[in-house]
Amino acid sequence: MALILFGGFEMGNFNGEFSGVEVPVVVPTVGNGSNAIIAGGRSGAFQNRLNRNTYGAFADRTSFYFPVPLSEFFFQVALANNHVGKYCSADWQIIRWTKDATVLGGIWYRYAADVMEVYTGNFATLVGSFPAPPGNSVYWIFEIHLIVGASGLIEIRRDMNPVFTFSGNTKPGADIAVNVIDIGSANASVGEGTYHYIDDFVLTDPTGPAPLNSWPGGLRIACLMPNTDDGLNQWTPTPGPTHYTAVDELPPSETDYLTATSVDLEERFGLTDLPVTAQVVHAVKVIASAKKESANAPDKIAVGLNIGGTPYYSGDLLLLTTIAGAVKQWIGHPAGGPLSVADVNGAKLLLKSRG
Ligand SMILES: [Ca+2]
Ligand SMILES: [Ca+2]
Repeated sequence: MALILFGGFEMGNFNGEFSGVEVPVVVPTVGNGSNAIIAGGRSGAFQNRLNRNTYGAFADRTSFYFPVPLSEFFFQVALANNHVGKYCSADWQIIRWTKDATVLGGIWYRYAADVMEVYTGNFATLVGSFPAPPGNSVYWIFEIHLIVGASGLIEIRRDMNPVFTFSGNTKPGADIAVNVIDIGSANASVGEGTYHYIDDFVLTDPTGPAPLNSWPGGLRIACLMPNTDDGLNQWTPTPGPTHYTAVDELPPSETDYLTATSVDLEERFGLTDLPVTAQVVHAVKVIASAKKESANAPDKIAVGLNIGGTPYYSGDLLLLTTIAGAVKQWIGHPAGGPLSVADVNGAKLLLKSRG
């Protein structure tokens, strides 16, 4: 699978990027409603902000669900805590990896020593520690390479530098794979009002071609939005006459929208460019916030990109009767080989009604 999933909260809500019928990952709101997507972040326009109002480890959390359990994987997430000075203001369980509800390991911040302790089991067996990152809302890149097994491996990098290695038993029970990583809130007292910020998550496994079969390495997620009608605009805009302005807001809004009344109607839009700091592109994901009105065609959608004058469409994607993300991910160029910054900056967004 190589690159399995990535996201940067760039839809501005917990839908879209995470909510489609065929989208394998969800990042649900967990806890007491203090888990929100807000402006700002390490990259893009939005980040996840996790506040702790409920006392107890992982009572408030953001959960990254894998599409399939993995016995070996690499996971990246950017984290920041706005506590002044140390990373947070008390001992706190920050990260854990689980198979369903069974905790296979985790990281416990220890305030007095200002270290991150690494455990196997449900914080049962201490296997080592590494220096804690700073607080003060400074983003750091947490990466973990995990192999679950009696002869397993836990490798951790901070900002792409190795900071921790444990070779040994990472299989505390019967489970031989992980399918959830939880990021917990990281505050000291109930209702303290400090925050954990989360952005730019990437999950890979060791299959497939380099570089996406290894450490994500600090990848950033950018969101490009429709900014022109591109001469192939066959759906019906509400209101009209411009089409792209109905689908260019974040979070997506149904106040304005496009409707297709028969199959194989196409829309083509120009897109905003990547940030000028983008040097390489590893993958693209096309997301349409869409729904069907009934079982009558068109009740499916294809999404795609036109690159260099050639259209590349997904297969037919299933829709719900409520708005959800119709998502197609390509690793590299849809035709094979690398995808360049110029390819993406010249790409057009495609939609096609299907049935
Ligand atoms: Ca972001
Ligand atoms: Ca809209």
